[in-house]
Amino acid sequence: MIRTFITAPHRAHTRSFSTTISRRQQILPKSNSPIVSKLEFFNSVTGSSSLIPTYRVLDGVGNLIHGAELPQIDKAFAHRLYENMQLLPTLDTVLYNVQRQGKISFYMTAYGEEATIIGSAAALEMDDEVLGQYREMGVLLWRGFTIDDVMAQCFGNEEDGSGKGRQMPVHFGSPKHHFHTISSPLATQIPQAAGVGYALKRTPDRRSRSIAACFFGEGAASEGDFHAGLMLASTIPSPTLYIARNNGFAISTPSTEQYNGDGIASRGPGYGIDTVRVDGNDVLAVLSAIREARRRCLEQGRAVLVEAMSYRVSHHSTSDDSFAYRPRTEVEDHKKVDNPITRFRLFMESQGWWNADAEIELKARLKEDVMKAFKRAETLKRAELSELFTDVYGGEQPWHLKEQRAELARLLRKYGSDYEPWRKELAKFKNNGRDLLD
Ligand SMILES: Cc1ncc(C[n+]2csc(CCOP(=O)(O)OP(=O)(O)O)c2C)c(N)n1
Ligand SMILES: [Mg+2]
Repeated sequence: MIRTFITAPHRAHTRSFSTTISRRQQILPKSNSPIVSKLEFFNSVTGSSSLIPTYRVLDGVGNLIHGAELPQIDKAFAHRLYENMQLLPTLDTVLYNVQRQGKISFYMTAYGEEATIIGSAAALEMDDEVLGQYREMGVLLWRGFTIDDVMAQCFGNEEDGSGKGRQMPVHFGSPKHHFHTISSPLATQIPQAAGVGYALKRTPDRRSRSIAACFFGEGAASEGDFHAGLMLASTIPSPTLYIARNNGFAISTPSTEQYNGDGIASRGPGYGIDTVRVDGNDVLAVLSAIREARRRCLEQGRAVLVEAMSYRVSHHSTSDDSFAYRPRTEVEDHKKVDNPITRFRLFMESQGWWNADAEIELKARLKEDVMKAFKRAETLKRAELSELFTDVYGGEQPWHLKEQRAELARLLRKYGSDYEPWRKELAKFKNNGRDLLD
């Protein structure tokens, strides 16, 4: 039997030849793989030694590349894209410095990934369920999460709607904006997204209308959860869109050391998932790719994978100094050559949709809005101290939390009003922590 397969001629799968060999010779158990007689190994999904191509619409200076098609956008939509792309670095610069001043505990910027994040956000429907990694604040902003909301979460003040100050900065979550709460352990959102996609498919008024969109970094794709997630989405089909942000680094590990294959895109076909690689510095290419990927998700009720290629201009987070492992000049070069914001601005200028005055006005306005929100957030109190013990468990509070709460109340009664460091700390909470004593 085995010899039959090995000796079967090379073109056994072609229709003309298939008539000449018996049906038994052509068909493998449980597979439609064509039979060949030549022993050939492969290590590429697009043909021997060729790399998966990258879809692009605009060149580095904002011109339409030969043969490319512009996605349908008008001037107002382009302005919205550009404003949101510019808002990200404005917020990032202020919040990065605010962390350096010790006013917030942590921050992560998205420099260099503005087109990937905003282009994706703009291609999704407002109520598609989004499961992010941590660098996708721009999706929330696109959906109307305000600058005050961003500040409230990062400062952990009383206006922090879903987290009530109990999450690290940038671990956003907002049911209203269909944005599932960020969790630090990498890649957990990838299998969860397959479940969310499946739940959407089983919900009559969301079926055929909503998708789950899951963002993750190329580093997170080294976790077992990446494979578990894609496997799940592939075998229990669901409209789940996987968006891999390949920014070249997982903290200090460059992508060249993260995988030996052709990026993340090469893994999609292994799971039978429609896949495309896109230039993540080209907001119009991202917009088109995600729009089409979303359409396929809904049409087929199946997962789709998009790999967006960019460069992490920022340090990984405020806990990182990337110049310890990459040269400053490399970063400066990428900022200039691949700058996604400049590329789109030049395109808008070429359409007569933008000019230097508009640029000055926008930058000044965004900075003023961000500074105003920052100054306001600083003055707000934290949520009630008793919130420390709420929300994690449903139903009756478990005994260990009751015990811990009683212990804290006991200590507050003993030291709260006399011991200076405690008095100062308690003053930062709404009701000065008194709600715990009642
Ligand atoms: C399970 C797990 N392992 C390690 C970490 C530490 N960690 C946090 S972010 C990160 C790098 C992730 O890189 P990537 O997915 O490429 O995302 P990027 O930061 O480049 O956006 C690592 C290793 C973690 N949070 N969780
Ligand atoms: Mg990365």
